[in-house]
Amino acid sequence: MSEARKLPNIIICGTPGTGKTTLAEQLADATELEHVNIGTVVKEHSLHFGYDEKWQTYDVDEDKLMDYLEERVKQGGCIIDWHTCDMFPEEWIDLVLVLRTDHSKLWERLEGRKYPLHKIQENNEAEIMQVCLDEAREAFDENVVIELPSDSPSDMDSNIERVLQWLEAWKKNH
Ligand code: DAT
Repeated sequence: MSEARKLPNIIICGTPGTGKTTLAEQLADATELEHVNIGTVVKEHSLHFGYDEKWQTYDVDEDKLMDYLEERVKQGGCIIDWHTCDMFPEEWIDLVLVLRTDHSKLWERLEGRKYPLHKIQENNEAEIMQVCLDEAREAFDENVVIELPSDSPSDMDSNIERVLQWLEAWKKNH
């Protein structure tokens, strides 16, 4: 599928609160790539089995989601914004960015979002255990997975710069 793509597909994953949406939006503003916020897509197109009150999240119907995304992703140029990456077929994706945040900073961000305590705790533990990073490394080739710190605005700036450079190189090579 990658031969047909004029633009690459990028996944930005990481524990909630690490800065995926902020990074995806800024990259979409700075490039011709399009931000695909999976949370929004799942909700708007009812690609779920229902809402989980305890975890305050939709229970994603992955088959429906993949069917919905296939045509869009085939064109290339998607920045997929979702906390996990292992449900996406490897051949769809050119770069997997895993955002990482210091757990005390993450805690503050999630508190700021008014998440219930059990959800803050669970996400914080997942970040400490580097669950998203391990999943990404298991699901994708190691050359495709990049771990990026996302503790501060200057991290955000350097992450944007790094992706812009990667994108230019990808375009030259394809
Ligand atoms: P996510 O999409 O991973 O859930 P977000 O982009 O909504 O995260 O960001 C969560 C909050 O943290 C939001 O208030 C912006 C802030 N934030 C994100 N990345 C940051 C960074 N690198 N430095 C400082 N604040 C950041």
